[in-house]
Amino acid sequence: MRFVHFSDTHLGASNFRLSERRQDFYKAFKQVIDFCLEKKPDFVIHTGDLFDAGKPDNETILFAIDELKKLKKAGIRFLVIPGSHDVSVEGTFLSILERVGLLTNLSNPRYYENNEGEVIVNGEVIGDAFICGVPGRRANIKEMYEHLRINKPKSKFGLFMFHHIVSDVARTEVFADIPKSLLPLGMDYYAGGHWHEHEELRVNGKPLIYPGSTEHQNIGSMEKNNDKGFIYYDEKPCFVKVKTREVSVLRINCNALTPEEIMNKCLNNIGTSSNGLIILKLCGELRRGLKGEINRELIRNAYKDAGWLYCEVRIKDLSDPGKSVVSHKKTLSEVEHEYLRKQGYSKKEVSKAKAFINLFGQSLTRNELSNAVAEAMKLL
Ligand SMILES: [Mn+2]
Repeated sequence: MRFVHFSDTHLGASNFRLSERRQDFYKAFKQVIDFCLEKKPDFVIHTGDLFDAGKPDNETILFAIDELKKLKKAGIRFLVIPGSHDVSVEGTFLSILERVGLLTNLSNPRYYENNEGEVIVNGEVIGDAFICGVPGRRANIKEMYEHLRINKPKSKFGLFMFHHIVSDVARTEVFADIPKSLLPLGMDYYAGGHWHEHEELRVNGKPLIYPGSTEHQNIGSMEKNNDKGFIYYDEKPCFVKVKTREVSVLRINCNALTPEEIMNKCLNNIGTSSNGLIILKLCGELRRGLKGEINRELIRNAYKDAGWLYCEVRIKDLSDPGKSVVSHKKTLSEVEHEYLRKQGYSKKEVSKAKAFINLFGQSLTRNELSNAVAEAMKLL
């Protein structure tokens, strides 16, 4: 029995608001599909976050349809569970793809039965394999796992698909959704999604594998710069790398320098690239001046001129004279600001967005609302 397991493809996602980065997510997905068309596995599974948004845009939908049609034409079944990103208030877009016959959503209610407090999980049998799963929902996860009973035919090789982080993977309780011990026993392959790094663990001697995302979804992932890819199971699991855009991370020691000297140092390190991404991590304590005086726009543009697709200048490890970096608990407003800036929005756009965010949850009269909106619009 042979199958391909991939996950967290986040189609429709981008970084730094670059259309090239959007294409990168498509390209990674396409590499997995091309591999499947070449190897013709018995089936393909995807453990969630196929799309980046619950309601993907038309371009993304068309891309997904074109690629999934290729699998269908080759007679290769595609089985999925929705991840946290695949769901909107209207449900999951995966049900539309399922309705037109391009995939099987194993979290469709037809696979579950309630039996006196237990949830019986049914699945699909393909050749020697039995495949089932649970969706990557957020609420009452532990409770859900505690009540699962898998209806697996004894002689079959059991695959269990899920989109949660087990305790062992995070090495800290902060990210973990469930203890590993809560996973249903008796399966032969535990297919995990949601964790974006490739990670291989064991449950009762059986593999529990997170293939990780197929592209770097954020700067944190780019900084780690680990291999991206998927699992090809042929008697045993094997990680297959996906070719992603070149990412370079350059740590620049700016200790005892001035903003001008720092800029020069950044510009002296440019090198050349053919459309790679580069992250400059500036660190140290300035001799004089303020880190805010570093013209990051100028550095970004110079790198662009040297052939880099995008240069991100990180100054969070850089401190103003006499103020070595002290970690402090960030305010909600700071977290929002940092998040939106990371998405590539300009300072003005972020101020505008924050003005709107502040309106959430307030009950306003029609007049108050239009005044507040007019105020927020002025910020642009
Ligand atoms: Mn994900």
